[in-house]
Amino acid sequence: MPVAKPESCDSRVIAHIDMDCFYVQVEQRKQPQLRGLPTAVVQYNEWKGGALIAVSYEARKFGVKRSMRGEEAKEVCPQIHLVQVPVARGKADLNGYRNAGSEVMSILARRGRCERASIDEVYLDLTDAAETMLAEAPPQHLEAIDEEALKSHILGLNNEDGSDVKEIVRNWIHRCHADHRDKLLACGILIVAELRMQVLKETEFTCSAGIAHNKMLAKLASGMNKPAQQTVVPFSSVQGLLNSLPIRKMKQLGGKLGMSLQIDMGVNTVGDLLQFSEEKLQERYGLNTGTWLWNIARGINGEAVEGRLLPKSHGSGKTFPGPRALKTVSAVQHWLNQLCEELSERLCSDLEQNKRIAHTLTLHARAYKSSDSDSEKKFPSKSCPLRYGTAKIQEDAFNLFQAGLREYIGLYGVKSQGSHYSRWGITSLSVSASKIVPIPSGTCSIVKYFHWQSSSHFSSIQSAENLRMDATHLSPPGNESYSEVGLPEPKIHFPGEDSWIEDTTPGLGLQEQKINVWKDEDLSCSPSKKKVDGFTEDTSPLLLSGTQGCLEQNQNKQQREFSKDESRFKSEYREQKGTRLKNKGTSSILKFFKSCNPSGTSLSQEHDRTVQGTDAQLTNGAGFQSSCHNLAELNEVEVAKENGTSSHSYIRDQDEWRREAWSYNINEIDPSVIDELPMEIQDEIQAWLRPRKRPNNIVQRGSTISHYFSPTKKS
Ligand code: TTP
Repeated sequence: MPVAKPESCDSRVIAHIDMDCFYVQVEQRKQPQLRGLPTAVVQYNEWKGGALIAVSYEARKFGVKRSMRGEEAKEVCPQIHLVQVPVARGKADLNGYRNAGSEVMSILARRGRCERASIDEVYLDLTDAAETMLAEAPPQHLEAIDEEALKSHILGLNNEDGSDVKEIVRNWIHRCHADHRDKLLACGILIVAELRMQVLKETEFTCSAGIAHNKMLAKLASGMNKPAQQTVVPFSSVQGLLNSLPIRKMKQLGGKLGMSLQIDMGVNTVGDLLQFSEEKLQERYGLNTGTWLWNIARGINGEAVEGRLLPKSHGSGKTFPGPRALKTVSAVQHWLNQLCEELSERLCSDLEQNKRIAHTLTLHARAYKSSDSDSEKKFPSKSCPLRYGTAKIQEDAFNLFQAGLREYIGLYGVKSQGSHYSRWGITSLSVSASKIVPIPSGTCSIVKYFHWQSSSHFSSIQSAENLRMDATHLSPPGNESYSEVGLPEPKIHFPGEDSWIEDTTPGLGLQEQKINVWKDEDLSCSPSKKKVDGFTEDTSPLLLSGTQGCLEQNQNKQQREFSKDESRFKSEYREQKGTRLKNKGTSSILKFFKSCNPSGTSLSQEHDRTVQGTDAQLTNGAGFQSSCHNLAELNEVEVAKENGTSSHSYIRDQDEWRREAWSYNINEIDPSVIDELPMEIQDEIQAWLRPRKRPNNIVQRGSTISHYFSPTKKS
């Protein structure tokens, strides 16, 4: 739904940069011999030469269009070069294109706030740069103006036949009596021309740009003169542009809203909207949309350029059209595994490179049912908290799929007639990771959470809490209602090619009971169409433990040592599992501290004494807080003793340990986080919890490590 935002000031300078035939340019850079030749990039599916997804401007001159398949393109342009999109895991691999887009963005970001809008589109807020230029080197005083700037298209400029267009542009830029807004735009022309030249020089890619006072106008303008050109919308030309602009060309009016405006209101161009009052539009389309429509008719758009260089979500999808539709659960699982593997890789590199973590995993699918009158029913999108690690993502995605399938097929109406079961087919599948937020420093894993936190205990909790709040704020607009999978879920069986379900409440696996599914219909990670890298876009710090693997690859030795400690500890735990039962309750948590101890020293003797002394307290939630502090302090004593450290360093160590001392109330522990903890801690906590009844394992919203380690709220 469009959001009406009042324009704070109309003297902003916003540019929209759009790469020209982007995938083609990326392929031509790889194969320079293709430069200047009619070229197209085709999908990897070779049927009829593959579908064209990007067409060079040379090929467009021959009438080659994106809607064609390779064979058809050859008919209209026999000399066309068809380059297949790179393939990985049986699907298009867009990484090369994404990285190329990032190269461009890093150049553009040098001059202003930069928002990556898609794989090849960027918004830039150049207001500050333009104001600075105006103050320090105003365009009207420039003797030489760059050729590229002189080639700009300025909307509404009287461009009589025979006149020297460049001269007209030069005069416009040089005008001393122009108002402030136009002077700023003149600076924008120079800055964008320079940036585009820089992009060409550093990346070999050309791009086109729109320069205006807001995002909407800049976006409209960038596509007006392609390739490798820029178009400016002076304030005085806004109404002229909008008056003749077909309503469906406007972003967000290509769908049902645009259709309704045309059919119900007789609106064909954006200018036609001017005849309606704001109240009338609000009456018909609601307050927000009504105001938005009233604004766009006047070229008003207050949307800010968000400083975002990184995508809001990661998605991996694939379509299975016609006979390639997936008809068995094992086929779906196979492809889901591929998609999840790719998604996991991207999440890992995002974590490594950008220190960002995603919170929500969403599964989208398109499906059909062959024996159902309800064939219009959409396959429901399903989401759950995202756990890091390929296997976990695969497992969760598959569970989401099964939950979606149950809903799609209908819980009990599966047996359609006699022994025949509903048949279904999946025509597209995608998984996406969204609600991506920066990780608070020092919380890459539970271990690090304890070990590296240099700031105080409280402030770290604070930051984790902030993270959680941020994640909530980052929720996509619209509903994100939790719809837990009810416990009496039927289990799905898939004998042979048929898929059918039966009601088998008692046999339901734990995992199925645990999964918390909520609808997230607004997330669009369409696997099929435009800008496959859906820059549209969750995480519990709880899930951070699974990120360890990602970080290990590139982080420093200390980290690797640390994770070794963690895994060594896990295997020790497994070896000791039988004998450890008699010590259940506390020893493992002490070992855990031991393994976190950078010096690697043993804490065992003092621990044992401590364990005996505090066992009663530890099994009692209310007493846990104080005993933890004691334990931490006792640990310090042992560390100092065994290390033979000087009193000075001992005091420092002690200080550090004290800062890391943590406290929580057992009532605060969300059972769902336990599975994410190191094994030994899990066992221990289970022991504390045993007298309490675990509330059916359903993951609750907001279950996070931060929640788990939240300061005790109740006394
Ligand atoms: P666009 O910016 O829409 O198109 P383009 O860059 O190829 O050409 P133009 O100069 O007209 O802007 O898309 C950017 C890239 O996204 C495009 O090169 C290929 C990819 N893409 C798809 O994979 N499928 C699609 O349906 C579309 C529209 C684009």
